[in-house]
Amino acid sequence: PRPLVLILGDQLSTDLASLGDLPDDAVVALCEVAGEGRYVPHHPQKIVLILSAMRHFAEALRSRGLRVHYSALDDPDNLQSLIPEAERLAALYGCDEIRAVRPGEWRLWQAMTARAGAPLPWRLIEDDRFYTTPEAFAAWADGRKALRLEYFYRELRRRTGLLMEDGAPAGGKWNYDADNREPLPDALEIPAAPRHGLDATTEAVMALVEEHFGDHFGSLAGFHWPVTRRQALVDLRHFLAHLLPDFGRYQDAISDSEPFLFHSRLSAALNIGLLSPQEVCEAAEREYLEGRAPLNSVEGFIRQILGWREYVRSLYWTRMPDYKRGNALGANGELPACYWSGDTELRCLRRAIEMTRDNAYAHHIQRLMVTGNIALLCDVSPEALCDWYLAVYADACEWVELPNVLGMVLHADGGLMGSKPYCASGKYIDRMSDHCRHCRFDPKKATGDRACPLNSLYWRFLERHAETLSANPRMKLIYGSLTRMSDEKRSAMREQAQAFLDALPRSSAWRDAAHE
Ligand code: FAD
Ligand code: DLZ
Repeated sequence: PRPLVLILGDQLSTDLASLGDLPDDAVVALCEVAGEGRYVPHHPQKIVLILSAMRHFAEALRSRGLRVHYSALDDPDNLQSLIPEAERLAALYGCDEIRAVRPGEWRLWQAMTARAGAPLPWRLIEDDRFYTTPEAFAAWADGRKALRLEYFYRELRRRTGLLMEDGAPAGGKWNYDADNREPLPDALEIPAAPRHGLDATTEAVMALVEEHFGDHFGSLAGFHWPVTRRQALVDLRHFLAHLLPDFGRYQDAISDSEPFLFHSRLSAALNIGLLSPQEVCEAAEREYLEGRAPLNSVEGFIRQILGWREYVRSLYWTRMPDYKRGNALGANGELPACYWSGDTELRCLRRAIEMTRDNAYAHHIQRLMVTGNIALLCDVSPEALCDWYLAVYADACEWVELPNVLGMVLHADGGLMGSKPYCASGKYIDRMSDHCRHCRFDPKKATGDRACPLNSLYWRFLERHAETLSANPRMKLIYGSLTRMSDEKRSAMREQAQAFLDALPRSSAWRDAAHE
């Protein structure tokens, strides 16, 4: 057969399964389509990253001698939607089947499988760029009561041998999280991130994105993403040499001024295929083995990739499509409008949104404990919040975004992913960040004009979900405090929270919020 091999914007790896064993007359297709840029209003930096990386990747494939068709966004014949465009190209080149590696979203997987044999067969191939497959995870999960990350991660450590010494975990413990919770000291130099020069390809894509998607949330000015494998390797080396040693201790810290801290910024390159998780984990392990980085940092980092990244992907593929309908806490609120505008007096939230707007990036704790926690406390619906996260981060693909937002942040999967919601009051933000000293609200106050709204919202949340959450052993302590609180204090708190929620402008649509 003469195949058309469709490569999606997040499949830019030369060892992709569909690129092996190709007949000489195979046609490889990459398609820029407006449909993928708009199904949520992606951040312009994310679109530039993907389109520029696609263009560079097409060139890399051509230089390997492959026959490549590249549909550019402005091509007059472009059907602007992936499946029709691939079928058009297959007809154009006289291909008799379309091959594609499992896409990163259920939406496309379903659309591809629904094509069956009409007008020609679609052959879907498993994505082998991960440590595990959905099938292997399903076998591991079979018969288990709880699917906790920790046991899955240990299994993968044993299987890969990463940070294992004679069959036991390096250093004698599986997990060094207890060492990884330091707030930032007052004066700390953060090594500056490498800046990649913008070549003519990226500049052309920036102009195109400005023209077609310039009305989306997010600024393009600070574009800093790697668009080639070579640039991604520069970022990896920078991380290993300058950031990994301190990654662990400051993993949970938040800064009012520094968006990246000691995080790797490698998620986008990993997710679009410029780096493989194996090479990244092995490189990090080498830093430990050769004495350049401490175990708490290296284990913490490897756990994120070998553990969390594989775990959320496996949950996604084994639980969809039902997973996306989960709303265990019955949250039905719209998104606060400030998630688009940044217009809020809550300093932590304002800075997280501004950093997101400027960089298409926020680190894990900002996503979980600031934008995530506040949405949880404000009853934002899973649908509204998931659409926002999918749009605004350069690394957002539904397989990783959905479990993190719906499961980890909103507890909307009923506790499948996390044993308790990550709800937190202003006290937590004050402990882990320097935001509060720049904020008009006081994290030590729960009622009154200067009280941090997160405090009353936190108690309101606990009260509201007592039936579902109070029996949870990990929440016993906090429900004990709630029970001991006087009726008067509880009712003052409830009123304070309700007043905040009543005055909170909401808008799930970016344009409405921006033009308020
Ligand atoms: P680092 O802190 O340097 O971590 C190293 C790597 O570990 C990351 O590059 C990433 O590949 C992986 N990783 C870390 N945490 C997770 C996690 N919870 N799940 C899966 N992989 C993880 N990550 C995405 O790649 N895409 C998303 O759309 C996404 N959405 C998220 C939404 C929410 C609400 C939360 C709480 C987390 C989300 N994450 C997502 C996970 C994590 O926040 C990002 O991977 C991380 O912030 C990316 O920055 P980094 O590369 O500097 O990460
Ligand atoms: C995110 C994105 C964007 C903005 N544009 C394209 C595109 O034009 N062509 C393409 O093949 N992929 C694009 N992508 C990435 C896809 O949305 C992604 O492959 C699917 O969502 C599956 O993860």
